[in-house]
Amino acid sequence: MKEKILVIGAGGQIGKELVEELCQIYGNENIVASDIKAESATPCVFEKLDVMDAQGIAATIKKHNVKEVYLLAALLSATAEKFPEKGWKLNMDGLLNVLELMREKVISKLFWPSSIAVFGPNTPKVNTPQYTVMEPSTVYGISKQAGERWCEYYFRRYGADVRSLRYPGLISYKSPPGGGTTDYAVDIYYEALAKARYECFLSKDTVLPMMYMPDALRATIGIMQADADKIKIRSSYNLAAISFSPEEIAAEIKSHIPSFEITYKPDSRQAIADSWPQSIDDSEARKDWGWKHNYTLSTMTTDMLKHLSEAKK
Ligand code: AKB
Repeated sequence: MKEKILVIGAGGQIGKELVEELCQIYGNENIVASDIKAESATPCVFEKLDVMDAQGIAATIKKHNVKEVYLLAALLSATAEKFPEKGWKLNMDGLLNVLELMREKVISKLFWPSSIAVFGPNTPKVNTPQYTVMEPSTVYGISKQAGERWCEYYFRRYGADVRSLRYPGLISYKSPPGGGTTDYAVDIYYEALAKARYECFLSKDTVLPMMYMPDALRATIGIMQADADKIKIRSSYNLAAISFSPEEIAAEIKSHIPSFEITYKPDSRQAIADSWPQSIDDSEARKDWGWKHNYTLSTMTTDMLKHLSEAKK
């Protein structure tokens, strides 16, 4: 049986599009999609799987002769603040379950996403370096930082080929995000088209690092396809594309929909956003394995509005 690739968390914002992309590249028959939720339409085989269920993961991996895993199941920042214990357990145990399979050499390569949430209020906010103060103040950030340490530990101690990126906020039109602080930058497009107005849960000048999904998919598959000796950082790479505030994205949308209006009503997510960087220095990723982003705020907005308007027809 051919060696397969398993995506855990295939029903989420990244998972859904990543499965499609991997199927295009490697063929539907070589990909296994899995999620805790019942099957959504996937071009490849689907297995219902809970990332907390170590035995279930091992059985699925054995059944399909999986050698490569993308572990995307996680509780994001805002949801994890509501359920801190669950956030910690899911984000940590899920990772350790898969890392153990790497130690046992059942699988040979793992992608695990970290986040800009590993940084905290004492981190330099502009052009945040790869190596700097990291004192995350959210349970999500704490779990991602601990996860990074575990990834590096398994690499050094057991030679586990783990690859990771610190994702910024991700913007996409195929599958909505859920429970994140950067989700406003997706919601705003839907509301702009539906109602020409949006009430933002962050203040107008809250600048955060963001990225359009096609770039995020290229980065994710790019780091997995890179030769192992090019991957010098085994905790997680800083990754960047664009940075903007709600006011700036609103102005960009207004250039397409002149009647669009934005209002601001910051909620508990403001404190999370305030603890994160505004922009990221990702020169290590660019140097080591050739990372380069394509989309700007302007080209992303044109593309988002085009696809969302087409979907409405
Ligand atoms: C979130 O807002 O929680 C995520 C992230 C930046 O990791 N999008």
